[in-house]
Amino acid sequence: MAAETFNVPDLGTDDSVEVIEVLVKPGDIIKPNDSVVVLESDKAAMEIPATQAGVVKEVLVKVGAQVKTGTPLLVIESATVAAAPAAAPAPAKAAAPAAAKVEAAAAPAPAEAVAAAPVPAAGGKSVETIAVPDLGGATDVEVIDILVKVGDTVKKEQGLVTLETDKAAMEVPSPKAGKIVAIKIKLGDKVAQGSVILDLETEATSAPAAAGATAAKAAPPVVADSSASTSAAASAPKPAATFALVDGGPPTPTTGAPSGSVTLAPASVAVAAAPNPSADIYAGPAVRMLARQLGVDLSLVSGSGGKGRIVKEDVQAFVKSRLQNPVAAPAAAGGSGLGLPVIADIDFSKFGAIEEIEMTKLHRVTALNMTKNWLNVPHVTQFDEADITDLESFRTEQKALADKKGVKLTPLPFIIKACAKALAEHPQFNVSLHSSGTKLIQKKYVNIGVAVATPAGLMVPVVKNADQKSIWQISKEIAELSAKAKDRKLAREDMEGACFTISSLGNIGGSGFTPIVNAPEVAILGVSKASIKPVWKNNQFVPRTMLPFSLSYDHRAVNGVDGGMFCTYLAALLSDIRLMML
Ligand code: CAO
Repeated sequence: MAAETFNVPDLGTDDSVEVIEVLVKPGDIIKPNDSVVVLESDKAAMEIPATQAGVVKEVLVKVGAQVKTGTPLLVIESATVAAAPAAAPAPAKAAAPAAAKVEAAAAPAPAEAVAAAPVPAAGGKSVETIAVPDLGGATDVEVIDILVKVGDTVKKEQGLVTLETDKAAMEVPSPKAGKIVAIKIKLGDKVAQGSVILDLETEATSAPAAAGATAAKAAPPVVADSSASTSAAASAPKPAATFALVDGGPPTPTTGAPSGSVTLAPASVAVAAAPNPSADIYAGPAVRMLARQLGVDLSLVSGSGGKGRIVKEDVQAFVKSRLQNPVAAPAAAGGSGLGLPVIADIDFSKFGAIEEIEMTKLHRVTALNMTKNWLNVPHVTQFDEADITDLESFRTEQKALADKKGVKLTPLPFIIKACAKALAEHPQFNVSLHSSGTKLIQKKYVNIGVAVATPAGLMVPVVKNADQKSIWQISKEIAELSAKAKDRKLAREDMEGACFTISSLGNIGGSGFTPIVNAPEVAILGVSKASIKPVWKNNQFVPRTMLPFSLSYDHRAVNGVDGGMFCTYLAALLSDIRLMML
């Protein structure tokens, strides 16, 4: 037996990347292609597969370490090496044998989706067939997400679909800007280089691709020989992104991929595991595969890894907790969960014309969260009204100043500020229930989420430390966050950490509704449309501007008396905003 150092293979970049998971420990027996660590740059995450069988003697890196090509990762005692010591390569070479081929930074091919020769269309436009780019020879790669729909306008480099092998998940970006006119694949399809993804209507160019060029031919192979890659990387200009996605694995039952590597040019891949506000799931390929094998919906799993990443242990803990508490298990996407009877699909076309509309990913995640929250949280909703006559006159008086500041002053920032004050006064609303059912987590900060309707679905950006911000600051922040939400530009951090949510339908109408608690928060305020009403005051009816609101809360954390007091206090603050100063 001989000990050998296993190094980071050629990453095609000189930049450091972070170790975000260490998948082995001393004593573990590993085989070639077993993943040993997960590395992440700002653009991609990838699992590094072992290149030989052996026993892990030592792990030389920790989570959070910054590593580069050649950094020693493990000491492996290898039976193969012991049997053939003369063949043992130098450590740096050992890190990048054929099984761990990585893309040379010099690889010229754009591994974005490839476009076949455009077919002229009316109005100076042409329709191009967009196909799967070079996957380094892998076949049967699964389509796990379709990120666009017919009619969508896409920008160059915008993700079209997500493909996944057992080692890597990657978005295939559009090679051009254009409009989607047909989608030719569906979820679960197995694809390879050249498989048609969709038809894209583009502005006709004066120099279209040579007629007859096939999609597959349009992208020359990008797999670099590992031995060549080091020198190529050193001499080549750096790509926009500095990471290659690698699947050095042999055929697996899932992908059936051949023993070549799956390699995508770094500039054009975005890993599905990277934080994605719309998908809202941050997990690597192996974790996604485990979740699929176990039938776990990752949107229900909380991540304990760095930056909220879901690791294998989280999936295992989730399964364990669901087995222990089957009654708490909500529906997986579309399923019945909880053993509830399923609502059967009906053939509505028997009754008239219909159209099936694919739900956006955001819509699906929202639907699932609503189901989860509705089924898990014993809701109570209380209704009240606040007399905002004075607030409204004050707000009207401030309009000129607001215009000067470039801020649109609506009642919402005042409501946010009042809720922040009410949460401080009634801290039992600023808690989360621990899953053990034995403790509450009391928060000492006040972050308030605001539901924002967007064409893609509902998003809840968060105004952080709302208790410490002025009305102007809050106003400005709402405008910025809702604009980002509508442009789908919200980052994960913009949507994390809320203590309490406000859902305002005040600009729309209605006199009351029952909002669903956004667990793990324990309360949510629904705001309806203010109107002038006759109010009995000083022995007469007087016209007052009344704001109807409703407070839904988790009755496990908050009791009815607290709910009543919170509503009364909130109404008082909004009726006399001077109280917020006290
Ligand atoms: N009563 C009466 N008028 C109200 C009001 C209320 N409760 N709340 C807002 N308004 C008025 C505003 O004052 C503004 O009128 P003026 O320009 O004359 O002042 C107008 O309605 C439009 O306001 P707005 O919607 O632009 O701004 P906002 O601060 O009230 O809300 C935001 C911002 C981002 C929450 C909102 O744009 C939005 O997305 N609302 C949808 C909320 C939603 O989807 N809720 C989810 C429901 S649960 O599925």
